[in-house]
Amino acid sequence: MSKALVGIIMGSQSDLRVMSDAASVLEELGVPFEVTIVSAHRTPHRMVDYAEKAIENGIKVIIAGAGGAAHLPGMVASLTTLPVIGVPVKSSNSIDGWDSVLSILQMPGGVPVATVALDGAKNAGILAAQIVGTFNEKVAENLKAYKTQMRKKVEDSVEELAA
Ligand code: RP5
Repeated sequence: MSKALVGIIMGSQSDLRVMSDAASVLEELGVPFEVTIVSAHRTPHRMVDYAEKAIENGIKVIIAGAGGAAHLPGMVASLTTLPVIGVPVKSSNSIDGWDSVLSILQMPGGVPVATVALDGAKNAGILAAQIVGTFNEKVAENLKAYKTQMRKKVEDSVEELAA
């Protein structure tokens, strides 16, 4: 297996039911990735270590998912120059997910986190692949095919409806 280019991290194993969508789409698009649990609140030193070593480990994009007071994406973004994509996860104790959305979205100027929709791990995976696709031709080709397939699906349904 090739070295991971995308690091998928999440605050808890309970986030995996959402974050596995990022892994699935990266697999489909042929992007090597790694998955691990890194909690901003429960394992802060592990979070610092992961973020600080990501570049030397060959990671090009980090996808970070968390729920509740979701500090993981922002804290990781503060520790690295890699692009960080944040996935707000609707955890069981959350106030309809607004806690996760706002704590990931409302970053102060200077520390961006590319925030996707609530539970939007699939788009996080596609966005990460698009970043990788800027320097990896094979991934760019796979993305093109992915988009063609999406377009065809809609066109087919339009035809089906008209028939
Ligand atoms: C956050 O708290 C995690 O990202 C998760 O979404 C939420 C609940 O975690 P667990 O109590 O299920 O481990 O840190």
